Amino acid sequence: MKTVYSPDHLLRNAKTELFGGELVPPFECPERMEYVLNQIDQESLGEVLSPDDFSLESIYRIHDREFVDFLQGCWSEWKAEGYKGEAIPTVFPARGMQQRVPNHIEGKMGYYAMAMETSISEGTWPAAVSSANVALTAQSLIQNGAESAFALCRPPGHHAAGDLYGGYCFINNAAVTAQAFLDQGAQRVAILDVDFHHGNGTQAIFYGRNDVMFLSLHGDPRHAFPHFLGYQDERGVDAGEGFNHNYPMLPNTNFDTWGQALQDACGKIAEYAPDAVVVSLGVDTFERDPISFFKLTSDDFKRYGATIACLNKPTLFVMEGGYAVKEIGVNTVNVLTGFEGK
Ligand code: OKP
Ligand code: ZN
Repeated sequence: MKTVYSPDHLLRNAKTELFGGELVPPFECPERMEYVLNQIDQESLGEVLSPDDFSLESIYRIHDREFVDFLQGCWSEWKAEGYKGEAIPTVFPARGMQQRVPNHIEGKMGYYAMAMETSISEGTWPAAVSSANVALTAQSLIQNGAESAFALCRPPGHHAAGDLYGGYCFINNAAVTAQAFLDQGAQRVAILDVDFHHGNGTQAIFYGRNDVMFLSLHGDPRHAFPHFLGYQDERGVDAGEGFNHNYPMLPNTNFDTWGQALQDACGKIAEYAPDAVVVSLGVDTFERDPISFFKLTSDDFKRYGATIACLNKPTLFVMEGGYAVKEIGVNTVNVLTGFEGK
């Protein structure tokens, strides 16, 4: 399987994450990519290609122009205020308040944020664009006949909605590629989100549509981030009704339970008969992930890669989370080699 990767992810080098009332070094750190690349090399997964440049038009298919403008200008507007730290929102359009975009950067941050842990700093926007280009290049490999491809994206994307950033995400890479498949002739695309966290952004983007089925296995939102989406009874609306499937699971869920949820999800995908499958591949389901609570072992990743292969569909793997940095390479590549039957 070919991988697409760009060193431009290094531009995303925020120094702070708001965690437990402290500003700590971000869990979503640049070193994550080194461990994945090393393991790709170690296991001879296949060639590693650089991304092509795509225009922002593919991003505008999913994200509002005003939101994209905000991300693009955020850091310079924040700096222009003379603030000393990285850009973090402090005020939100909460219940009962106006949902209008303010002019001041402080207000814009709160309007477009779905969470506060994700500091914005210099380089965040070009890194996010590069991550989307990595995803779109991998998508084009499949569009041109490859059976599978791996988009080694950083920053991740699945928490980003049409006009929301947060949860370490800015552009929803999986959603952008699903839309690219449709725009290039696919009738139906399934997005299978196996990251520990619910893919709230992806769900929101496709919630009213039946040309993209979204299925997510994740920590129960009563106990896990993003807390405000990902319940089982969220099944889609209007044309999208019945095309959204959530599998929230409790703390300490192991592969017996998780694997059953995956089997169920794969049954629904098979029935849907998509032209392509996009896998939001987070490996924060790992037993020693520092911010998650599932109990998958490194071997389990290999086993579930094989399950996904049984769908026998063109499959695009898009990197999302995984914060046990030293093990992220083994766990990620185990899914991909498991998929390839190695
Ligand atoms: C991004 B992705 C835990 C706080 C969690 C944000 C997590 C973002 C995960 N106490 N903060 O889905 O891996
Ligand atoms: Zn995650």
